[in-house]
Amino acid sequence: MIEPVIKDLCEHEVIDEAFLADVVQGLSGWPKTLPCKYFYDQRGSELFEQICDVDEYYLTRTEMGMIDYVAREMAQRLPHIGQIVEFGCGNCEKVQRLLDAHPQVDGFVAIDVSETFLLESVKNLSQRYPALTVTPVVGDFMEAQPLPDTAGPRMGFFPGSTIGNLEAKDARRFLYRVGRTLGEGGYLLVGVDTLKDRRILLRAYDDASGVTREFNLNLLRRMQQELGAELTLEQFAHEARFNETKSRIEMHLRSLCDQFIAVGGKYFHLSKDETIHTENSHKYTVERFQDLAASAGWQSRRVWLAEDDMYSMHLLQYEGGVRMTD
Ligand code: SAH
Ligand code: AVI
Repeated sequence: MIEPVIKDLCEHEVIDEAFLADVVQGLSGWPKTLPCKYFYDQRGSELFEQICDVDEYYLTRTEMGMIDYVAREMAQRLPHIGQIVEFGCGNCEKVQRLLDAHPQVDGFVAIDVSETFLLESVKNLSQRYPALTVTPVVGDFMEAQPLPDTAGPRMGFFPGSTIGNLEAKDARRFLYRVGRTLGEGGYLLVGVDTLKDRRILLRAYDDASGVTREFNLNLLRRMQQELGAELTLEQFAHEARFNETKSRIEMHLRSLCDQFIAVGGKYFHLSKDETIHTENSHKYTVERFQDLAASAGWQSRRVWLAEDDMYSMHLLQYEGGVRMTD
């Protein structure tokens, strides 16, 4: 006998209606999905920081290892940048390397969905760069966000291979929007993880210490805490898969038994071994990423590759000439 969930929902004072609607929509479809942006509450952001430190997760370490070089070269090429806009800034560590190499930058716009973590990160950043105007924007980078005025040109910054979390059509839409916001001639520096041996990729998303597992399960925990969802965390397993056709790592939550999730006054049945698809991390060759960028109006100006082609950073410039409906 399953208890109705109405009782639980009433105990939660404020429900994030958008979160609830996305959860209900994702669990109503087949296969079941949940949007990966909901990994990131305070705990999710902290877990992501821990992932960045595990041996198997080479992405952050590799990008940090190349960013000073990239920042110096960019400072020579683009000495007039006035404002940097970062999409999904997390702990704001990487932008500090850019700011150190570009002392003329007087504004930083930090966009992220993880509110408390974002506000703490920008507080620390402002203390370190007192002359910098730092504007936190709590919101979804897939939606148009208002940007403060600036005297110098803007540069977009999208590190961490977060672009890999978007399906190709969404990545294209994102790039197009950013291009329209920054305008013709605007620059965007993007970190993109490369396609490589699937064993290295799978390990990076299923680390031995189990931090990535916790990160994946955090989505269900948030549903319990914020939406009053009734589910048993122990009845789900973390699973990382490599999808060869789509050139991406997928994270799933596999149901360990026949069960229901109750949320929003509805019941969602999961068979044993059915999965909820929670995240994609697309891996790009340099050429494939350049083609994607070009399809949204961006031209490649420079590509940096880490040792053994483990990771790439792309400097793009917006040329426009592409029309998409918003
Ligand atoms: N840029 C940082 C953090 C990358 S982790 C780095 O490279 O280390 C991805 C970040 O994007 C997280 O901080 C997460 O909260 C944020 N994020 C994920 N999806 C988002 C979305 N749709 N809109 C805004 N922020 C998002
Ligand atoms: C933020 N993003 C690029 C990370 C990634 O690699 O896809 C999120 C992550 N998921 C599992 N581990 C890290």
